[in-house]
Amino acid sequence: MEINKQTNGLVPELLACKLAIFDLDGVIVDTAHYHFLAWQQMAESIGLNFTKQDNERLKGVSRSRSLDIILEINNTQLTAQKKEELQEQKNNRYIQYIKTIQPQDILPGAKELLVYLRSVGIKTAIGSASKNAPMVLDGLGITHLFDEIVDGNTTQRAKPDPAVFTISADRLKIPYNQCIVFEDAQAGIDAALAAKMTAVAIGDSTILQGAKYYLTTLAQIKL
Ligand code: B16
Ligand code: MG
Repeated sequence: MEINKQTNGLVPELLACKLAIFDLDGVIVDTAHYHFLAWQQMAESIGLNFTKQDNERLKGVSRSRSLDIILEINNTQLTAQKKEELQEQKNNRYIQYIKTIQPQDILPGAKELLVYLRSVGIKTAIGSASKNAPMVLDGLGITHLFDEIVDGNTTQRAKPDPAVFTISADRLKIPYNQCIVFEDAQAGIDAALAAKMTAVAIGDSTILQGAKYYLTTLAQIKL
């Protein structure tokens, strides 16, 4: 298998690894737009500004931290109770969007890669900040392609804490240096590096720093 990364090199770690861990939003499926729409509706309902550019700062970030960033942008403070209410309001809207997710929404190359890795005996896992990961995976019809699903329900320790990746490695009894992580957010790359796992960035090397390899999509991986 050869990976055409932006510098056209190989990723020998991929076939040498025992566990491939995938971030969900931005790697397997593009739910960022739905997060944006739901946060924007929440912001408008209380007179706050929230732009598409602001939404970039929320990628890979937990729900509560996302709200704090929106409040920081607007120089606004709210009570803990009000923040809980707004998170629930946003999530209810977000769920309406992700209910529409179907198998064809899977990002290019993701399913083929998962099937291939499993066929050669490499374990697969999800490492996502999202508490809605199970619903998204069900909609895509790929839950069965993962040995472990670790998400925002599993741990409160948000990326860049490495827990969301180390938990699946621990459950499968695989050393961290035999794990490879596919991530589209800086917090996730930092989490992979903190665990001493190989980090593959899905995105631009001028924006995402520290990854060992860079891809535009998983479809660049030649099987
Ligand atoms: P939820 P990932 C992350 O998913 C999203 O990138 C981030 O924007 C979102 O705030 C976070 O999940 C929590 O999502 O509100 O559904 O629990 O990239 O870690 O798969
Ligand atoms: Mg992501």
